[in-house]
Amino acid sequence: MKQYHELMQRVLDEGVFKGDRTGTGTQSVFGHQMRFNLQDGFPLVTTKKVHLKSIIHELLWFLQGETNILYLVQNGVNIWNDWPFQSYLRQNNLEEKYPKYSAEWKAKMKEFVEEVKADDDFAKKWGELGPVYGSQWRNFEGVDQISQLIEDIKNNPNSRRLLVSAWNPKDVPVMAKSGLPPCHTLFQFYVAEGKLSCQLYQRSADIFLGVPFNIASYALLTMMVAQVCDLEYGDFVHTFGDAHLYSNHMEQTKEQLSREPRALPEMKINPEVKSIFDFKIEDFELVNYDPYPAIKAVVAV
Ligand code: DHF
Ligand code: TMP
Repeated sequence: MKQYHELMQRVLDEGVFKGDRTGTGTQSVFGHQMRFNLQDGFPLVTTKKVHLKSIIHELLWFLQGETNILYLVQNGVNIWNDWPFQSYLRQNNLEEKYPKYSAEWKAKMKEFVEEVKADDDFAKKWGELGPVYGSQWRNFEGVDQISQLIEDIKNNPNSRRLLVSAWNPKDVPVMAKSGLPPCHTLFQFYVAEGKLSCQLYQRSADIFLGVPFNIASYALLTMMVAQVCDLEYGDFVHTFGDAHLYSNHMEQTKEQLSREPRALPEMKINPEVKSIFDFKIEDFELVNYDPYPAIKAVVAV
């Protein structure tokens, strides 16, 4: 994962200070590209431990067209909780009582998540992120983009129109309220010499927290699509708009850069699965992953 370290180093060396929506402050560059040959191993960052189970569940959740955190929290995945929780506080005038990231805030969030798990009506009311990825992938103004994509790759692999867009201008204002307008905005597939490649355009990238998830998620999606379309693995190309390090992630980034990347693990996928919608968590096995210890950081909400 030399490519990921190069990105972090580039932002430290060349990035300019930029304020942001969350009030945290960032160091940022505009425009960057990384490329991973998926035959060289599974691109999961090795210089800190990355929680792969969260990544797989999140991807399966997108593919099912789901947008409620209920499925995620039922499966022990907590990466999307901060946004509905913050909306809940805001709409109940509780923001002052529970200052962001305080001990009371953390305790209240635990309570919130338990309530989502225990009470269906509560989950429906407060666990919903709005028309985010799952909704756009499977039902973009009535279009199931993923089913269409698989059909197009199978029937017309030379096509230069193998795209999925999560960016729906009409829904952006709605998404801004509950969840987030999509960061991984648009992706395109490419078939040549029997191999499937994918390129993602990510408009905004939290390099320390989000990017290791985004690389692994799209690498895995590419491998799953390749399997169901009977193709070999090609490249995952990751293109960025605003790539930034938050000012409260700098120490963690330097710690991580002091670590030497290790050999990539390998991802084994159950070869029996033939439909993109049939994958289950048990169908994935990661072998030879030998990461350095995790590095904690708070997510900017
Ligand atoms: N907002 C911001 N500011 N940065 C993000 O990366 C981000 N990502 C979102 C939604 N909004 C965001 C969705 N993806 C974590 C990782 C990915 C993610 C959201 C959160 C995260 O907190 N990772 C921690 C804990 C991992 C875990 O609990 O499994 C990490 O150390 O990687
Ligand atoms: P923004 O909507 O103001 O750009 O804020 C979104 C933040 O979340 C930004 O720091 C990028 C980050 N992010 C990722 O890096 N990857 C993701 O998958 C998601 C959902 C968000």
